[in-house]
Amino acid sequence: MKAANGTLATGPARARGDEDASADTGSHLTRSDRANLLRYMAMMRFAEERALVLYRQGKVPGSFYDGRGQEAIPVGSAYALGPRDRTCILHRDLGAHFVRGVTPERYLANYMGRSGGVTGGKDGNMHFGDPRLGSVGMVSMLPDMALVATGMALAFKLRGEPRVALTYFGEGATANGQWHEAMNFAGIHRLPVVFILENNRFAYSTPNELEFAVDPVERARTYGFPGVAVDGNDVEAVFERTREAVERARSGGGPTLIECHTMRMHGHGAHDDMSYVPAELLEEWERRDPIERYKARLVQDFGFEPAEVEEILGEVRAYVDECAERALASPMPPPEAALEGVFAREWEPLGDGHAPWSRWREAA
Ligand SMILES: Cc1ncc(C[n+]2csc(CCOP(=O)(O)OP(=O)(O)O)c2C)c(N)n1
Ligand SMILES: [Mg+2]
Repeated sequence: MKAANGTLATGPARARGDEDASADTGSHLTRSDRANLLRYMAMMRFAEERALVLYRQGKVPGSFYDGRGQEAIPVGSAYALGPRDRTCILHRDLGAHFVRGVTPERYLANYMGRSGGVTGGKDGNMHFGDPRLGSVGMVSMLPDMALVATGMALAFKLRGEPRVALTYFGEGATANGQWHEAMNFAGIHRLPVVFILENNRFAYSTPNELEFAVDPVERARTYGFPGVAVDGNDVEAVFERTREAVERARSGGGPTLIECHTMRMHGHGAHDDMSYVPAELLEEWERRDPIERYKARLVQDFGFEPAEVEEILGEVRAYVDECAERALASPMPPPEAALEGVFAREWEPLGDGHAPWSRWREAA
């Protein structure tokens, strides 16, 4: 399952050797891409489940946040990126980190403050990015990463580079002024940026009906670029909309706002009992679970055997367990490390992220 370079080994689905994307006409995904989409979603689910247990065991200091039920969004969108594209990944988007090459071991070590964590133990939870994998660590102020992504896109445009910046934010964050500034600037300059809006129905305890009078996707038009809505629990739909937006951005067509409809299936953080969420709403969205839906679809529509799907999930679970054991066995950082890397001594360019989509493997 694991690979030496930290990439997700493509495992048995690939070994079975059907690489023919044209088998289902019009699709941009091969059979092993589809297996990968399931793998990365399951990796996010299992890694977050494991992290929550570690939090309850007192091994995770501070707080704990996850993106349960939203896995299709970070996975489907990040899967559409090329290696030289850049990301600003937020607090519900662990799957995007995994697609780009962060391992569950480094994620779990991060939450436990270990030296092998992505920030080397400097941040206890999800405020991280791996610059070597082309992702800029998130700042907590929402939605400021929309401005960072817009700035990166401006740099790509000024340098004439065919590259795209992609960022995430929740629907609650669209109420802040910085969101307007990012959209407006990106629209004026037709910047190569993709904005992924995750509408999970709540911003902490505030429901959609108290967040906006007009759905934020409608606003894109007024900034001069398209806004598209998509079922955020359908990983292939998210991939397709993002793929189109990335192509558009890369070819000079400017930004796109993609609103992914989903539901936050856990509290805002582990401290939140979400008593304000009606039980029926959770039941309704449980039936739309992105992983269960995709498992069924792989069997019904794409010729996977049920046993093959279970085998993939079993491999991912074993891999995450192995990563957890290694993270637990890893050391805390020495105290003096707290002073290292706080300020940049020299400018270091961002590295490239992993791009597991078969299109990029073929191009390589
Ligand atoms: C400017 C700012 N105000 C408040 C917060 C505290 N805060 C962190 S997450 C959050 C809820 C954000 O809701 P939404 O944008 O819908 O994202 P979700 O957590 O639902 O994914 C809040 C209020 C913040 N990080 N930044
Ligand atoms: Mg929200």
